[in-house]
Amino acid sequence: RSGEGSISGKHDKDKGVNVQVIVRCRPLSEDEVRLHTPVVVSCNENRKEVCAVQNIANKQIDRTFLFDKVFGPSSQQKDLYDQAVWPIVFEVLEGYNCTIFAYGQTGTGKTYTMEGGARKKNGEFPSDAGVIPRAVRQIFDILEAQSAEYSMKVTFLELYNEEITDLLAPEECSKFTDDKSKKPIALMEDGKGGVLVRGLEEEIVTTANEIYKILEKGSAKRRTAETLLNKQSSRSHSIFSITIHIKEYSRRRGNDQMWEAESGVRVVTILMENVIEFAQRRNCLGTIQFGRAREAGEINKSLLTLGRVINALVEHSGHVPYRDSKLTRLLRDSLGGKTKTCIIATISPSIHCLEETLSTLDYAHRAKNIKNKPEINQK
Ligand code: ADP
Ligand code: ZZD
Repeated sequence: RSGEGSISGKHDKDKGVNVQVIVRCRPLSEDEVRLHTPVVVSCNENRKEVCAVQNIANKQIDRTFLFDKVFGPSSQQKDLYDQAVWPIVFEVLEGYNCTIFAYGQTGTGKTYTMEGGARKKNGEFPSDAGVIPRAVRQIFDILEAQSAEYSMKVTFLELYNEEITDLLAPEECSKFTDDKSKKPIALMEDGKGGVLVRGLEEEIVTTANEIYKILEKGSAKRRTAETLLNKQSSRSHSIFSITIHIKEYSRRRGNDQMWEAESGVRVVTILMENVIEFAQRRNCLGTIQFGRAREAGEINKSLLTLGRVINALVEHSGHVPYRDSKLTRLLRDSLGGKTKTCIIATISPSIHCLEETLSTLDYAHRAKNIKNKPEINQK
């Protein structure tokens, strides 16, 4: 209701909910420490501020940005998850669609944040596990605690050069050199503001371990694809998604966990989660810097379009060019749609990355103004 006296701003459904934007700064690498690389970024987690120091013509200029949350170089995987992601995944289980994606220059920690350290041989959960495995664990913990009856399916794809590779497709469909044996994958509007990826393999899962095995399979295939096609992984985007259907039951007095009579069975809530590792990968090897012009030529269509989509949404400039790239079509409902979205912008503290860091911070800061209108899925 946008009636008179409505001051609820952020929670006013008609006005929408802002995309959450958090920033994570990685620590200096061992090499950077050894080379005494100057640090030009400081994070104030309490004030949710990131400050970058720039020297122009011998004048020191500080630029400070305010975000929804800020994680400094000593932040642990668990801290980031518990403080920033846990509440979002909880909302998935209430019926919202949620998207979490990482954005930042190559080498700043997108993969570390979203995926984290490798799985342990002994099956133990790694302490440096990232957002995706933690979300998987949380989802199953909650469903089990609620004794919920559910079904779940996952998809895993990679987008490279406007082409989608299904990371879960069986081998015979993935002869990268033979186009004919490749299963055609097409993006189609679903009529509800989202997009369907037709032809994409959906794996039904019942345990967290099954998902971890699927991630393993998908990661292996991603690596093979990179080698086979001599891909620069720096320009690929991968998207992992989990869809959960929960069956609601009512507890009857005396009979715990009794399903409602037939007519009363309410199969509510289709939960969807798109956990997205979104890569803006450009190089940052400490001492090597690429000039602006060259980067502009190399930046891919999906990333360029993403920038245009964010600008159009923030400036309310009418036409939003979602359809101009596959990435923005896939993210359509996450940017300006009905999904709850969290962007994790990753940065390096090094002086050699300053220009890219400022561009990431600008981009991320602009994205804070995007408003979505989250709705609970109902069936
Ligand atoms: P990207 O995916 O953005 O290219 P990576 O995730 O591969 O970057 O990170 C680059 C390197 O920095 C990796 O060796 C990674 O382990 C390390 N790293 C990134 N972020 C952190 C962090 N927050 N804490 C410790 N190490 C990190
Ligand atoms: N970052 C690692 C993968 C890599 O680049 O290989 S960590 C997590 C999310 C998406 C894909 C993979 C993983 C990852 C993993 C590691 C090794 C084998 C399979 C999967 C992982 C880490 C911890 C728990 C579960 C999955």
